[in-house]
Amino acid sequence: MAEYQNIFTRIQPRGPIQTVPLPHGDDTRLGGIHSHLFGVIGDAQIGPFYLGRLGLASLICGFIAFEIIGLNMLASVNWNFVQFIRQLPWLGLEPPPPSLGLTLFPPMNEGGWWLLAGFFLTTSILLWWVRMYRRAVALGMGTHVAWAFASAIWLYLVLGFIRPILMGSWGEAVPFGIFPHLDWTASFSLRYGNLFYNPFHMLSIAFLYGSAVLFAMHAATVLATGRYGAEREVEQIVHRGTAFERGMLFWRWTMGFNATAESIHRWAWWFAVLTTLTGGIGILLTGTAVDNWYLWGMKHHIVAPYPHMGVPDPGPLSAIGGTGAVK
Ligand code: 07D
Ligand code: 07D
Repeated sequence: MAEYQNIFTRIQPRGPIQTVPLPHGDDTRLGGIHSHLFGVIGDAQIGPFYLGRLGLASLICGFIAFEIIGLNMLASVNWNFVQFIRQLPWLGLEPPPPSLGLTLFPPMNEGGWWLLAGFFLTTSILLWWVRMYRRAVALGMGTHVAWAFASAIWLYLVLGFIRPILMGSWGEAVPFGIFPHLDWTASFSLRYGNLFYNPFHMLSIAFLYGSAVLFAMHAATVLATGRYGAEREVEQIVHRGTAFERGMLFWRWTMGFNATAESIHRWAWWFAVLTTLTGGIGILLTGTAVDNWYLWGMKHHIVAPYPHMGVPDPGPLSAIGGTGAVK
């Protein structure tokens, strides 16, 4: 008997394009085709796609932001398209310099374009959030996806908007660009005394790693019990003697404890959401409440104090005109 499974599938059942009726007043949906290629890794049906006004507005704002960033990058290589492609990962669009503080209208080439791109990107992301929320409600679903997305948006807003405002300077925000944003991340950590000693960075890492572990365990359990129909999760929750019961037995044998078909998804949701939630708190505290996480760690006995060598630290001495000589 042929089994229908994704990724390994050679057969693809195809019926008419499936859709559900929409509430009165909703926009119409676009497209609806079958693709063999997509059917190999997931569902073969693509669309119909609900665009709607929010979706359209979000895509337009995202497109404007993308264009502003791209054209500024192109301008930075003298409109040379070949160099633009060659140097793309290194090109960036920087926020206004610290000397301009929080000014709303900096010169366009001194952060003005950055501010404009940030405005359109943020509007685009927020509109996409409302769209997700409203589509979930229209389908009679819970709004879990939207709230998980909100947690990522929280970290994004802290990095590029809330913290810079608290610090009084757009110059604190993240530049646009592939490697420029990595350089920013590394120098942010150094500037504030090593982010590793920020307990919220620790928590965020624990949830990030935890998300990967949970994802691996859950996915592996479901795949390993696929021959008993484990992917039919809803029936598995309410019926007895199912693949999920076998999976639970496996974890009780190996670890003594098991999640259930329902609770594993709550674990996964919270781990993912807490990654960016705790991360945002950690970034918010940096430079506002805590100037140097390494010294903070020393004060709270996380880091061992510098050993007494009988040698004064030359840094502060030279700063006040001292010689830094050994006493
Ligand atoms: C797989 C879902 C698909 C999403 C993808 C990303 C863009 C950007 C824009 C050319 C898992 C689409 C990318 C639309 C194109 C221009 C101007 C999600 C999946 C494929 N980062 N970061 C990346 C963003 C921050 C850090 C990659 C965004 C912070 C490190 C990609 C944001 C800090 C590393 C990217 C953001 C930080 C990366 C792959 C926003 C601290 C890497 C992302 C909006 C959190 C990795 C070269 C990925 C890399 C990487 C995008 C914020 C650190 C370009 C959109 C400021 C250390 N980041 N990032 O797969 O290879 O995500 O970089 O906040 O090593 Mg980043
Ligand atoms: C960025 C949420 C915003 C994204 C949104 C998506 C689009 C694209 C297009 C689909 C990722 C918008 C999407 C616009 C749509 C398409 C096509 C989520 C984002 C809204 N760190 N670190 C973290 C580790 C160090 C630093 C988090 C590890 C060093 C800074 C995470 C290590 C230094 C920041 C993490 C390590 C440093 C972080 C991010 C190891 C650098 C942050 C979680 C092993 C030298 C961020 C509190 C996340 C944070 C962050 C992991 C090392 C700096 C857990 C494993 C010491 C500045 N680090 N890090 O989900 O929250 O991001 O910190 O060394 O800001 Mg770190």
